[in-house]
Amino acid sequence: MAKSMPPIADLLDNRQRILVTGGAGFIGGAVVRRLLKESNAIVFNLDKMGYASNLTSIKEVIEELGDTYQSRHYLQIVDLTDIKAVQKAVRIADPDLVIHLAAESHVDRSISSPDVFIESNIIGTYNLLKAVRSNFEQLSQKRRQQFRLHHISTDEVFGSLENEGQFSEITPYYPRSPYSASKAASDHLVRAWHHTYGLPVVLTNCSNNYGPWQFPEKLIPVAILKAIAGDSIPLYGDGLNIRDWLYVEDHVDALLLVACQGTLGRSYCIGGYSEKTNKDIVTTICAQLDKHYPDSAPHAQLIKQVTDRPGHDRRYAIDSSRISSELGWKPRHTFEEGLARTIAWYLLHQDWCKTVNQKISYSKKRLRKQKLTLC
Ligand code: NAD
Ligand code: TDX
Repeated sequence: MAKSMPPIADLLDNRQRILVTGGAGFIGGAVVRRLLKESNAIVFNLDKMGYASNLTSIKEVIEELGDTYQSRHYLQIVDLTDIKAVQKAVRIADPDLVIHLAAESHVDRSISSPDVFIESNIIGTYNLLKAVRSNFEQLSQKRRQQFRLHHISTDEVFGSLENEGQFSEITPYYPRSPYSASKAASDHLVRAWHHTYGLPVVLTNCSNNYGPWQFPEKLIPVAILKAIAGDSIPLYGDGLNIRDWLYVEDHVDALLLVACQGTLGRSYCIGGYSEKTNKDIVTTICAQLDKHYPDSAPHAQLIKQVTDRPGHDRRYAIDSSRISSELGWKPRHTFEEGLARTIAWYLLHQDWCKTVNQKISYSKKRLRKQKLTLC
């Protein structure tokens, strides 16, 4: 039976110094905002400030809360591949809790440029584990007892499903893209540091997130922004690949529950109870935009099938029963509510999207080569 979400300050208990890696990204930003708004913890936000990073949302929260709260957010501009910088940042943060979200996260980029995924996601996690272990071993007994490192991973490590079945914590790993292989490798390193060195860790594997402030290269923001602009909305392959969608704030609930109350050494699968084909997603977005902009309706005429993503996983689906029964988590938003909020947010933040889009520098060659065909 799902319980309601406990207050975050209660969940954290005596953990006052929180190191969030990737806190300038989409999900990390949502975690940092919740920690600032709903607890008194000091947040060390370690991020390399790459193309997907943006601090606008955090600055807005700091302004909303008043100047004094600024002293609870410390940005550490550090690349996890730089071991010396990581060691220094961890020493300064001296954390009671580490929430590790930093990673290169876009599958299409991992296909065209895998190097940075291997470096950031595998070597970066390795460096973080080394630095955190060394700091952990110097903590007082009291602080060691409450210390945890929470590693955030993805359902993609499990591979691809056909029509039946769901991923769970006992599904064998079978990653099939450079991104998912690099995340799988990092999961293995985290477990190894737990079993070999006794580092207190918890892990989560989550399905597709969506919501405000997501970098506009992932399906939902791409579809919204292309439709508003009257541009073609690219739908890979037959559009029948299935993802299980979760509103980002519901993921943050799950992450904070697992970080503070999950059983050490365990992993938890997190899903949205919301399996949809990509075609459903883009047609639903278009139908919503028809209501906002009736003059440009039907937006669905913009949907174009394009060449498929190489090695495109067919279906992801998650069995969330462990996190639900052990920790009482369930999503608070239906897909319809979450999508409506997300569309409304992107309609209001088109300038932000334009600004961050200018940062995109990766080769779009593969996408440009795709021949557009009518859906
Ligand atoms: P994102 O790309 O929006 O943000 C990732 C952040 O990590 C960025 O700010 C980036 O600069 C930072 N980063 C990357 N490499 C780094 C490095 N070497 N050193 C320091 N910082 C670095 O990604 P997101 O969607 O917020 O995903 C966050 C985490 O959640 C990732 O680990 C991802 O694998 C995982 N995840 C994401 C989803 C999803 O749907 N977005 C689903 C499941 C799991
Ligand atoms: O333009 C597009 N057209 C399209 O059809 C884009 C960007 C995507 N797609 C398809 C590919 C996928 O089947 O939509 C689906 C979702 O694609 P993405 O938004 O790129 O997400 P995905 O590849 O499923 O991975 C996401 O979920 C798991 C995150 O990017 C990962 O970080 C997370 O681990």
